[in-house]
Amino acid sequence: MADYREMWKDLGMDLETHDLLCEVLPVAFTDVYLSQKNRPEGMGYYDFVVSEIHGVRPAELIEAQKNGKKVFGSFCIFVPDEVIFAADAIATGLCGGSQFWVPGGEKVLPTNTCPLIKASVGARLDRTCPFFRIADMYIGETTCDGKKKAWEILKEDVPMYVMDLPQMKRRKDYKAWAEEITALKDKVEEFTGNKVDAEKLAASIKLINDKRRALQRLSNFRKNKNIPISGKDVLLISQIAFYDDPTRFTQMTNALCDELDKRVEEGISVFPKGTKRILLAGTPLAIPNWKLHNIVETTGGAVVCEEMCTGTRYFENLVEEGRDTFEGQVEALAERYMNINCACFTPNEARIDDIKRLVKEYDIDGVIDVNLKFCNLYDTEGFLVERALKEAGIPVLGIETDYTDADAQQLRTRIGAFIEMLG
Ligand code: BJ8
Repeated sequence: MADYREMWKDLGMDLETHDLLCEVLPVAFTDVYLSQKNRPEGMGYYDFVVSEIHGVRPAELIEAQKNGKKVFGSFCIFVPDEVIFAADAIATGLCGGSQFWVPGGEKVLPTNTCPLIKASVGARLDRTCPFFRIADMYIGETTCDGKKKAWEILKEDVPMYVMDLPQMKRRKDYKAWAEEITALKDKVEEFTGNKVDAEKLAASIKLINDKRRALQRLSNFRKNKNIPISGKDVLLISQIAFYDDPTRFTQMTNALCDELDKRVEEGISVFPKGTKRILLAGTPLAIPNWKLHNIVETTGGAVVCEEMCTGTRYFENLVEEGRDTFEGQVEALAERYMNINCACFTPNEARIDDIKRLVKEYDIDGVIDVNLKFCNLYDTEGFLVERALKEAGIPVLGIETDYTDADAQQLRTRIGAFIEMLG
């Protein structure tokens, strides 16, 4: 990574502790990613983004701030980036995916909080991530209890706005979410001093739809018998989607897809024939959490689909384009977002239907139902998901894990046995 120490110092970061993170990340990335054979050339862009993860994009965000733009950080795919970009501001994802930040979160949160929340709070309070320092305002949501309470702690350190996500999917809940989107628009307008109108919102709906379309295109390649890109690589791209510039990200992902088109024509696969096709379902895998993909793909499996927020839940549905009034656009946004099937809803049977559909679409041999330790929502829903899959004759393995490597060997054994059992 180039020298960004001055920038990090200006952000008030703890440079000494941050140096430790800068030492471990390249080693992990080399082990997990650069050791792969026959990667598409287009992955060079994403490798570069990771190699400069705390440098290039943060520098761009700071430059944008100098030019008067505001940066909003969020932690959930329910927060509609479209509204933020429509106010000529920038949205960036902030979910922490490294054990490095967990002890910092545990200083203020109960130990039995999920690692995603602990890492996110730790990254802010320990001052070891530039993105958490740069964001002018955080936007939280009322998805799970852990997050709801964490916002109350974070708001003592950073301006915080919370969206109230309904927990059911009745007509009145869609309406309530539309009202929340309008309230977010008001907040963003007030904070940025910029007005959001139907023209601007239409442009940003297209901007984010284009990004989701590129991810859909990428995902479709994994339906092929010959899989032209590894699950690990696609996971990395999904993780980068949350904080890269959306226009550039879409261009680079489409360029990669052009290369994958050729690979498919030539019958190139990055996995040997007969490799078992695995779908991961469950809690999201925030960057740099590559643990499960790495285990699956070094144990005789190929991850070809993620029913996760770092996966299909993020890109599957688009916002209807072509509505010409602000009210109509908000309705379209609410419609699209409320169709995400997160375990924070009750009931959430549509998620089980999604998984069964994806099993067919991606020709899946087995499902691994993943729960981040201490996530009660996905843990409890796991019972229903796994029972339904078994009843449908779909092999399924339920696992619970965190960000440490303490269970890596045990997971390797269990996942290895599961893949072997798939025949
Ligand atoms: S839409 S999955 S990003 S809430 S894993 S923090 S739920 S205790 S991340 Fe999530 Fe939005 Fe749902 Fe997706 Fe809480 Fe569970 Fe932790 Fe979670």
